[in-house]
Amino acid sequence: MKKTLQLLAGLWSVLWGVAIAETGSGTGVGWGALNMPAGVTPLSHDIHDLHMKILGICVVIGVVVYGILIYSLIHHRKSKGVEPAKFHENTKWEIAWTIFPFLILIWMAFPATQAMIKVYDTENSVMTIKVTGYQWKWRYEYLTDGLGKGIDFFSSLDAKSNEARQLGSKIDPTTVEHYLLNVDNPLVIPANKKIRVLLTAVDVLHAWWVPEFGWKKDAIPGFVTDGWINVEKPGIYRGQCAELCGRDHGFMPIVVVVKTEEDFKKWVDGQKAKQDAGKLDPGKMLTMDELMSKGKEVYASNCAACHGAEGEGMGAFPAIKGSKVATGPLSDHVKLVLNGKATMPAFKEQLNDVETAAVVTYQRNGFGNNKGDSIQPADIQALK
Ligand SMILES: [Cu+2]
Repeated sequence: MKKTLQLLAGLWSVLWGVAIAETGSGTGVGWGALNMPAGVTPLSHDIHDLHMKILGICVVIGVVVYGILIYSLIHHRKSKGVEPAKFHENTKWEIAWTIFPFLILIWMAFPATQAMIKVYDTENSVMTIKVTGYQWKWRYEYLTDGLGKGIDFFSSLDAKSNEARQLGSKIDPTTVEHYLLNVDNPLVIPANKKIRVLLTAVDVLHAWWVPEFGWKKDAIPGFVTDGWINVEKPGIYRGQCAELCGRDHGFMPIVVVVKTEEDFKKWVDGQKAKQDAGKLDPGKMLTMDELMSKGKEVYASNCAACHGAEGEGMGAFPAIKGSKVATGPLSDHVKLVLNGKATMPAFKEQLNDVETAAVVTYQRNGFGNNKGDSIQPADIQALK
């Protein structure tokens, strides 16, 4: 008896929690934590309202149906001496219980369809960003004149989370802030602007998902799909890839930083300056120092996750330090980086000629490999 009561109390608190859940933030401990987040975009509010409405209808139906059921069980039980009625077919009732649920469905279909139409309505957006899924990072390209056109960068798991996630790591993941939910370069957008997001992928299916924005969508190789966001208030919003996309699927989070229009403009200027400063002329002969320092950067954000920060290798991923490839023929090394092999992705789409030349040179001369040779961007072009 006591156990049954406890179970009922538990069920009651869950139901009650969902029903009275605050429409505010879905975070923290409290009844609100049981509900969906209300989100920070007009779409997410619509979806949340729809969810609350449908939930309300379901609760009313549940209470009525189970109420009648429980009432009947108690008041018409055999031990009370009730004789079962022996009727068959009742046309009136059958018509009623077909039409009534049908009407309820229609009633729910209206707001649901309205919300769906809104989800797909990317018209009148003022800004477009192309999001490309890679194994295992995101690429963001800004396509709109005056709003960051030309900005193009990759966003990968932050170094701290990446270090803590390794087997045998000395860092305790629970001490890492936003563990597995932080990136090196977040997507930055202005608040209160309708932004169209184009989604695609280069290798396998990925899905771009930030719960507070109310939707998630697959990023499909060879296809471009779209969605839109219009975030009301500046802040930092986090999400993840939501399509099982291979070994490191859990390690390609999404971070979106929403800034005021003014701050966004400042960020655009800074980002462009940073991008230009990092640009080396692919037509020029680069010095060994230029190649090595650029290569170190490229290695850290593209290779270190699998081959180790010091080129020491990791599990199935071979070491770069003293490896046959990094100390063997130069052209074989470049081809491996360009075309990939087994679980190693092809980098020819991800890295430009300068970056490829730099990272190959770095791998051949860093980590004590000291091979002494180097390659120029123009030679990479020829090997492609
Ligand atoms: Cu993915």
